[in-house]
Amino acid sequence: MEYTILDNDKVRGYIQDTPELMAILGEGELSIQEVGDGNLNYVYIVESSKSKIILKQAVPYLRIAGEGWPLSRERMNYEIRALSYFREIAPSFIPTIYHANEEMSVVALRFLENHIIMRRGLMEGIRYPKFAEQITDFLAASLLKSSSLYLSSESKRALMDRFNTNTQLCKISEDFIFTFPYMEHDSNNINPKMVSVQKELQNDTEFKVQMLKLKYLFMNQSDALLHGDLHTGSIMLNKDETYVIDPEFAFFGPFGFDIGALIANLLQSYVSHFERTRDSDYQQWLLETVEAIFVKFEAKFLDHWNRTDESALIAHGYADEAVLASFQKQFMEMIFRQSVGFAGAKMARRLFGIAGVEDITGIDDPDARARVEKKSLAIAKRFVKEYEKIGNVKELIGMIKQESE
Ligand code: SR1
Ligand code: MG
Repeated sequence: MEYTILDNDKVRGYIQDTPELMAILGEGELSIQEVGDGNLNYVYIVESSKSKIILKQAVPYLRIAGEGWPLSRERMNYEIRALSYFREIAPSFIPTIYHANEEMSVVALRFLENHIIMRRGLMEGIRYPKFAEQITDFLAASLLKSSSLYLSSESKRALMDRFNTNTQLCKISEDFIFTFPYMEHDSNNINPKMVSVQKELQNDTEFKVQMLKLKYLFMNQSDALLHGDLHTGSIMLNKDETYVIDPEFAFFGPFGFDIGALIANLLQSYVSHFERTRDSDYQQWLLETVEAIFVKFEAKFLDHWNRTDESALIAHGYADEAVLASFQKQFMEMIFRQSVGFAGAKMARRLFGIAGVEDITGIDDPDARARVEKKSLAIAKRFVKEYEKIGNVKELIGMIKQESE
């Protein structure tokens, strides 16, 4: 099938020509609505009297920037691969894939009827009591089981081969997370009240050196298959269930990158509530969630690791208890610290770069928004500058409170 960009009418025709989707939706009228609010793709809800599905298409440009910014639609191939892989490893966290078509850059997924995008829930001040437990189940399993701590050398390299060429989306992250927001760049989008703050940051040598270290890790430390863009817009949930969506940025990168993205987004919500709701109990819940994610992730990651008899890294018979315990302690510290560094980078980029987060950009009063942005930046700067020496999660929570209250 030759690639064409879909619209509502063409989605109808596409579905009529796709037996596995017709089997789900049945004959009869279809209602079709484009609902994509992300930066890259088009997302349709297709509903019949029998069922409802999500149909997502990548177009050959960056949606947020328009047709003048070409972007390979091959990104959908990586999304399909990542969804399929994550569903094998952690099936309860990935929606059912009904149909995938690389030629058309289309994937069709289960419509999550009773779930909302996490960012929206957090903006409304909703608590998700099972979230920390569930997301750490996903993170620990997907990170450990795609790494050299679990796979054989051959399998790890074979898996890497399937994602190594997600070049354009890795480059987007390199540019828009680690580079453009801290220099003069046309793509930047800065609250006028924050222009002088961004100029100051451009001259903060320590911050910029640390950002280069994080960018280097991002580009070169191929620990595990990452989601690659695990912000709260890539999570759909309710009080009982959590789903991870949109892994088109999937690549082999540092263990701490997805964790850092998630922590950054929870903290962006935390700072936004100084103006949004001023609900300090809710903010406390967000901080407890951050703490729980670190604690639970470490326990679950180690548990998977300890149940692995042999891996590319540790040959059977090589490590006695003392060797393993000492190595694991250092290793988990490394993951924690790098997660903190990446969380700082992800918080800072949203303040000045092309794509903000609605938790903050949705605050209409530019002064109130700037107050939130300054708190976010204060936390981000500490994270970026001190990530290599931060001791533990209690220290981290103390740092967040010190910089924000
Ligand atoms: C230029 S695209 C900006 C951002 O949107 C995606 O969600 C990623 O976070 C990317 O960095
Ligand atoms: Mg996305």
